[in-house]
Amino acid sequence: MVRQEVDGGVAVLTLANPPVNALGAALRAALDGALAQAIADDSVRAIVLAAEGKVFVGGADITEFGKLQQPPSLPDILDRLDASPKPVVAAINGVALGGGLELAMACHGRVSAPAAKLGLPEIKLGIIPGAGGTQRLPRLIGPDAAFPMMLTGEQVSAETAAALGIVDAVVLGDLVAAARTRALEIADSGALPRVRDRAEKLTPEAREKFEALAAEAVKRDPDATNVHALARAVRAGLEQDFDAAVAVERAEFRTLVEDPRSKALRYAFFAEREAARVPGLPKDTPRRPIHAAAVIGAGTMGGGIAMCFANAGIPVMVIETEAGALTRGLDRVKGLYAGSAKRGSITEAQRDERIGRITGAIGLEHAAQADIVIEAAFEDMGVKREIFSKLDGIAKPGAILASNTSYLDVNAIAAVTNRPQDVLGLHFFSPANVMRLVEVVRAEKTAPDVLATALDLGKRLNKLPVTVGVCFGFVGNRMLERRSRAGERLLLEGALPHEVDAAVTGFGFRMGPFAMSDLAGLDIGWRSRKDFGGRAPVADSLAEMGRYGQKTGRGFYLYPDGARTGTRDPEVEALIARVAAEHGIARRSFSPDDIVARLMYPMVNEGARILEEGIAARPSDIDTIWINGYNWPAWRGGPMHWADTVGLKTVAEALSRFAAETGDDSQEPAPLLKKLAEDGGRFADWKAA
Ligand code: 3H9
Repeated sequence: MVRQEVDGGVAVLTLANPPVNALGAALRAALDGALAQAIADDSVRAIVLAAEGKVFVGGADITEFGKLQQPPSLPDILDRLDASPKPVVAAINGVALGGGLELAMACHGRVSAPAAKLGLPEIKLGIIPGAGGTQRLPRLIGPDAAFPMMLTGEQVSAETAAALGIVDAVVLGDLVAAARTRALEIADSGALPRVRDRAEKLTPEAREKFEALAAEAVKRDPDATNVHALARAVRAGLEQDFDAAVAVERAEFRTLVEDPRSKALRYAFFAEREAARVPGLPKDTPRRPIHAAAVIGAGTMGGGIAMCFANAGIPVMVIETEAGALTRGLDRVKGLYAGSAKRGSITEAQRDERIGRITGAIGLEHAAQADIVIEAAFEDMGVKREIFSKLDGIAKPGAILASNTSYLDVNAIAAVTNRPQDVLGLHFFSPANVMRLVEVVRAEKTAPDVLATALDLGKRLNKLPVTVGVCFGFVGNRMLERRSRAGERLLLEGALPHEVDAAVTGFGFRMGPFAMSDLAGLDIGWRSRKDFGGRAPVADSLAEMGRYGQKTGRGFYLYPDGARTGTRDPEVEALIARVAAEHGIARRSFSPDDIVARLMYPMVNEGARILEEGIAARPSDIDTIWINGYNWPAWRGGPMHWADTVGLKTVAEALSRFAAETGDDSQEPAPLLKKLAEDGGRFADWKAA
């Protein structure tokens, strides 16, 4: 796991623990042994720590968290580095994250390849750095720069790392050779520069800035235990000596690892990666080449999808039926790119390159050269079937034909072509150029190589593709529909829109369902209920009154003078009371916990049905969809993980009660949920038969 080569007085220790050189027990033992050996070897004057592969070190091995740690621990290894009489220089060839950067910071020097990225992303896993990161980073770059870096967990480029002072130099040529030279220079100098001994960046001004940032962060997210802990650990480094401050960090880290928030975030990390494995789709399934794409429809969705291709370097043609719509669509895309360049998130050259990759055309015949065609036209089966039947005669043999439908039957769309094996759904979320989730809808006849290509393409587009089966609304919208229905019901039974929204934001969503409806436009749900059936008496009445939400200044809330946040409207509250009376429903009050249960348990129940039907392969896929497509709070791990933490017996019993109280049988626990609840089981342990 650690290769050792001694040459010219330098021992080069190369970590080789694919895929990401995670610092698991075996690698730690090998590294510790190799370091001890190099330090003891009289022919060695200096040591280089290098790594094989594209990654330097991806951090501690997350799978070991919460289990008994095998010695040596990472802090033990860093103690050995601190005590080393010989300089150790890290040759950072690729990403150095978490424990990986902590390891590098405990070395006496650091050189980096230009493509390397460095960061302490522990916060995203609900923890904080636990191997001296909260102490060494502030000593290297000041607490005022270190705190925000650890607070966001964002990575910095090698260039930025050098400018900040995290690495000594960025090396264009042979990285290990440069590290050797640097290590020998330090050995010759006779002094060992240890980050732990540095204090020049711990100034009163830097401390003042850090305290202001910490106060702001804690205020912004008062419930985030790790944010508080991070502030305490950094502060300890300013008030106590290094070893005492490291002990504070370590204690905070240990507590956080056991926190349910961190457990949920770690679960979500692995859930996301698990989604890439599709049962029955072997890894070596052939792929079809994708060099050029076409998108049908220049609306918001079509434009956003085209941007995903352009961003990934794939030329894309946007196809419309008439020139006005095309020009409007392309102008919108150009405007978005111009905005990004103005904000500095892309360069002007990137803006021009990306815009240059998007061309426009009138008429489906222009899709003839595309390797993949994504239809993003109006959400209407007739429209879609017409497009696909025409595309069948136009697209080149072997081209993948995808629909961006968010509800409709992809089997029925595929059936109008003579090549149903080439058809699937690619359900992007709005705004498509921003949202990571894509539901990849595998239809009955979708060929394995088409599915495998779509999943690869999703990754190329920097998306998070999750495979789902065909049903109305697939996984995400099908469960959302349950929540919407429960929300309407709650209004009639006595809760008010602001109470429901407050309960949902209190749960951790960024927005409540009614504020969300107002933002999206009440006319959208209203039209789709007209098309697909179903009634939402309150929302439909509001839409019938022309109250479409923010865009009309009135919806569930009032938005006077273009306000972005709604205020309560007595007229709406009176309307709700009236509709409830018409339905003979007695109104009462609900606690925030009641509201959450009534909204979320029916979603979990639908999730159970989705699993039974094989629409999702595993509970964690459902959770990945909800976290990444619907802003489910990641620290609650997604609806299925959350239901496990609540206890499935509690969920099932409550659902039976809701069914009895409302007379709505669809609230009865699904057979799978019922069975798990009876057996004391969890979704986490469920496997498809
Ligand atoms: C930490 O360091 C705590 C310390 O402060 C204190 C310690 C005392 N552990 O993402 P990929 C697996 S906390 C275990 O698809 P990429 C991953 O599950 C850690 N496994 O590759 C996947 O497995 P599989 C702080 C890990 O090239 C495979 O490796 N570090 C770990 O797209 C490939 O992963 C982080 O939070 C890990 N640390 O991206 C960084 N990392 O093939 C977490 C990956 O079976 N990691 N795996 O599905 C990442 O951000 C990305 O994996 C990385 C590579 C950027 C490194």
